[in-house]
Amino acid sequence: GQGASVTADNGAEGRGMKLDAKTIAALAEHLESCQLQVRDTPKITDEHPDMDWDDAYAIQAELLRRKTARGRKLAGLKAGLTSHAKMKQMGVSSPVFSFMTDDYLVADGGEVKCSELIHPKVEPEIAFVTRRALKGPGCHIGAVLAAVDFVIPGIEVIDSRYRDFKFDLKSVIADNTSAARFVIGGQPKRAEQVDLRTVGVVLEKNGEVVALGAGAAVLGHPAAALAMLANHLGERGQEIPAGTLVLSGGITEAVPVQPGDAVTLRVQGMGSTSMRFV
Ligand code: OOG
Ligand code: MG
Repeated sequence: GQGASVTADNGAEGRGMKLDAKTIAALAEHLESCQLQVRDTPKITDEHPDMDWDDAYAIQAELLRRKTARGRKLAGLKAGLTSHAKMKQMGVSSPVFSFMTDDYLVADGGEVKCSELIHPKVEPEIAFVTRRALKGPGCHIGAVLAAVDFVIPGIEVIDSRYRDFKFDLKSVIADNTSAARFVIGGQPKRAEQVDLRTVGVVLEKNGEVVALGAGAAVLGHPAAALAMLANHLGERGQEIPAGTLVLSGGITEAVPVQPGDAVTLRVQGMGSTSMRFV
């Protein structure tokens, strides 16, 4: 199933990782404890400056292993830092990839408990659901559009485990790219029914517009985020399986939220989805 194909292997074999398996396991445990106990930590590269990209993704894979061992199911994959607005806000320069488990899923219009989160922010995103598997290398937006079942509005709640959201790329990859909660809803559309470059998105908090943009903010075309993800997984002998939900990345800067906030995302021609923070 889906789990098997992303847990199979962290791709590290023969790739010259800098951290040993014990350190990777300890760092995954540390980051997950911060998440479960709702406390922050300095970024892990402060203590492990020689950590490399494969180490970072190996820590993330260990997080998924821990969660699935406790009975969590994989609910989807995500690309992050795919727009200039997000890269600029976070001071980094390239996209990152990670996963969401079933406990991150919020029902459309549902509640998110702020007591379970450190310092949540919301992001307007386009979610894709695949009809066929996507495998890199060589994946491009044409292949993505041919393999997509439908697209639908999605709001991601990010909640970096790092103090004040201060991190570098390796640290944020290890922290499962700040994934915390997400909602999807509205009107699903076939990819060919919407121009994903010009589609407008409006994010509202308590009835006020707090961010707005168009799909092209994500890598020129949000489908490019899935192509990058497929190519990233392809390097590790993995793929985006058929029937996978993928968040393509925040179109605008992320917006902080607090108890009492109601957030709605409206996507042109695709209806809206919302969540409430309590
Ligand atoms: C990293 C996660 C970014 C997105 O959509 O860009 C992300 C972060 O900003 O904490 O999910
Ligand atoms: Mg996101």
